[in-house]
Amino acid sequence: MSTGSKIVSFHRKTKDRNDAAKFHRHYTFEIIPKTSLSGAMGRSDMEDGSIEMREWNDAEVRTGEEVGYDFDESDGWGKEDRGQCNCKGFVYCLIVTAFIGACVGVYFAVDSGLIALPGAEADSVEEIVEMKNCSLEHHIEWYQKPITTKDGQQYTVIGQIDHDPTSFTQGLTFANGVIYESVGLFKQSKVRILDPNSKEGDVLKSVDMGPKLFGEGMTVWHDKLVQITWKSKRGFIYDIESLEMVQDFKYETTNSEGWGITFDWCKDEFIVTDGSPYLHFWDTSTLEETRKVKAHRLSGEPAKNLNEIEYWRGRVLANVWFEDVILVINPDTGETEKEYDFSMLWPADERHQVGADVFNGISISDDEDMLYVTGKLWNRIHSVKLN
Ligand SMILES: [Ca+2]
Repeated sequence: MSTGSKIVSFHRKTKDRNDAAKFHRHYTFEIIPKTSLSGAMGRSDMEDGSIEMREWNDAEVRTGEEVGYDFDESDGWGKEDRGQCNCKGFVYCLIVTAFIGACVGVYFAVDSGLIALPGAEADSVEEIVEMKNCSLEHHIEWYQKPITTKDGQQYTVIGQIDHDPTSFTQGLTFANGVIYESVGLFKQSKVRILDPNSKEGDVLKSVDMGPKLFGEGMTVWHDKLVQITWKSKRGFIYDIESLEMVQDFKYETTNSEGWGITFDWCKDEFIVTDGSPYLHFWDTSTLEETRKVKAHRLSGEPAKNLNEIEYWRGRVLANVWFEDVILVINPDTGETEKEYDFSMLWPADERHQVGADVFNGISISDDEDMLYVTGKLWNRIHSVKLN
């Protein structure tokens, strides 16, 4: 990749779920700035399903194929518009140039989620997370870096906010600038919305689940939240803003329990843990299992007690019950690729003195490299970056 260049990858899903050919479209291209003013670029989706590229201010754009990706040349790249200007006067041309350049820049910023327009939240959230999760080649160095618990602390603590120490965290996830938390224990289970930008971790909304349900994992799913419970085999879908329950469903797992759930935006499926070594994959339409993969630790042993999880960089990040670790699991093979040691984040002997329990809770954030992590009954949520 050229110096200063940037790989950008879009995985776009059309609104038309009945058109399988259009439903999953993956575009990758490279922006190569030539001057300090270059780089403004936009794209527009055409009615026929192709995309049209525009480049501006002397930025060179190479196709995905040229930078080593499989890419169908007929899939829109042949429609590059180099913005030829037929203006007669230089000033007129300059004004038109500036206007179009600004429009293209704004379009690109909106489309990439850098700025949001009223009424476009659902799409922008979806595309922001898609960009984070589907730009796999962008993280090739990370994939290739071996990390084991013997390497000690292989993360950087970025910050910390307060967290209710009576909150038995079972699920942690993020979208729309807020953290969504599923809290467990009978008579104490609830779904909460937290503000990660307030030092106190302000609770913006909280809904009790009643005395008989034990909340477990929860994930963002477009404009909904999908939550599972411990032993009741019941799941719930909530409106992401009001937390109003809009659907309940039954499910089955290897252990007939629910522990963790996350959403793979790239493959459009849920991934579920139940304390066994299995990752269960659910169809998002039927909420039924389509397959399951047995996960193994770096040691080769089955990865027992897989707990809270989060889909990130094409991998499943997993807490393990009663261990201060985060596993990085390849969901296709079930193989653990890295094991991060988090025993020094809040050492067990210190946190036990104030009644805090196990390390549990992993979430993405609005920084594609930063994660939120916490634990059951912890009085803090940390933001961290993994090496
Ligand atoms: Ca999570």
